[in-house]
Amino acid sequence: MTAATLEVFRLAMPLVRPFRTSKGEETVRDVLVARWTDADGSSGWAESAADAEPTYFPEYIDSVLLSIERVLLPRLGHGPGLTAGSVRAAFADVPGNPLAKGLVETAVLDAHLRRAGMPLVDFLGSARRPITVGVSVGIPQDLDTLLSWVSGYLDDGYRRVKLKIQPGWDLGPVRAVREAFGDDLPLQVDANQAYSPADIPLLRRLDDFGLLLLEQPFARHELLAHAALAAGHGTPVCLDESILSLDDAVTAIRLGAADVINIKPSRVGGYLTSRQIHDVCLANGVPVFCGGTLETAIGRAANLALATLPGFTLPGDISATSRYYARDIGPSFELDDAGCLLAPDGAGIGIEVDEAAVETFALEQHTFRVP
Ligand code: NPG
Repeated sequence: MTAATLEVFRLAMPLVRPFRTSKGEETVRDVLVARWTDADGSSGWAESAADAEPTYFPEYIDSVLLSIERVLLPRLGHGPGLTAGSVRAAFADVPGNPLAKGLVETAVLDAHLRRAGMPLVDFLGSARRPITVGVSVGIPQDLDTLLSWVSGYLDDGYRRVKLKIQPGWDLGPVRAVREAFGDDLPLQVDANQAYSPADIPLLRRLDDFGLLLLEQPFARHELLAHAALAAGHGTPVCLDESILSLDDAVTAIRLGAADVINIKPSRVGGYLTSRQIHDVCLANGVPVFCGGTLETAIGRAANLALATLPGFTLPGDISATSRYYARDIGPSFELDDAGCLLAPDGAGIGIEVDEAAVETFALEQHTFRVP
């Protein structure tokens, strides 16, 4: 019998427009995608949100590759029929490392579901429905540029706008967007941890603008500061970078640190954990939305499936393909007239990956035999 393999491709995907947050600017998205090929020949794809450097997540591309090769794959038994659940169980004695674990688990999940002919939406116990999505607007040079970008995205059909903020770029841009586009525009802001607890009085001034939520103002370990801000019952406080596991979500909810949670499947270790976090949030009345990290078609398709679950009541960061890429590694997803995207209906994540495009964008390719 041949061994299963995991091929991991490091891609450099040019962005149609630079994306700047309080963490820095990207003009090309470095992204890891992986293809699992089972011993019986069935295969599945997954994408990781790991960046080139550990500035956003503690893990990063090189560390994910090393964890996969040295720590995770040796824990998997060989032979056909691995499932996402058995992969998760095999990794259970390794703390942390959600990005590395999630990449392997999701590729195995896709292979398993394709073999079984089951769409990811069905596996999650959900039903296909149009997903209202939003656009995340990076930090531009000036207010005029911001207003022209937002205007363009509204013309493109987006029904919810998220502005990236940082100290010195917060009240001004929010006020300008409200004045230009009105109070009815669903608007939220994301600080990517750029503020300190001493900024709570400043952040409270955002309450005047009727925002849907304020995402991750403080460092990821500052759960108490997020709880203190949330206790003011002004703009709902959303956690993103603080949530790397189900335990993190439970703790944040118990502390009152999260009025809303952004679920990024890659960040929490895959779709099984995402589903659990969703369930805990739903049971506790905490709305969730599906976060994004400029996904290719692989991550986008899977995230759209996840976002069909009933607790995803807020628009997701799952933009149309054209918002980020002129050429993708799979089918394009474009907004319908209601500003929605639809999960594919095929088995697994439901898309055919364009292997020629993967080759075109690949900077590195690693093939690991399992075990
Ligand atoms: O539309 O995919 C998208 C981007 C949404 O703003 C977005 N993502 O901080 O949540 C974030 C940010 C991000 C991008 C985070 C890349 C990490 C990497």
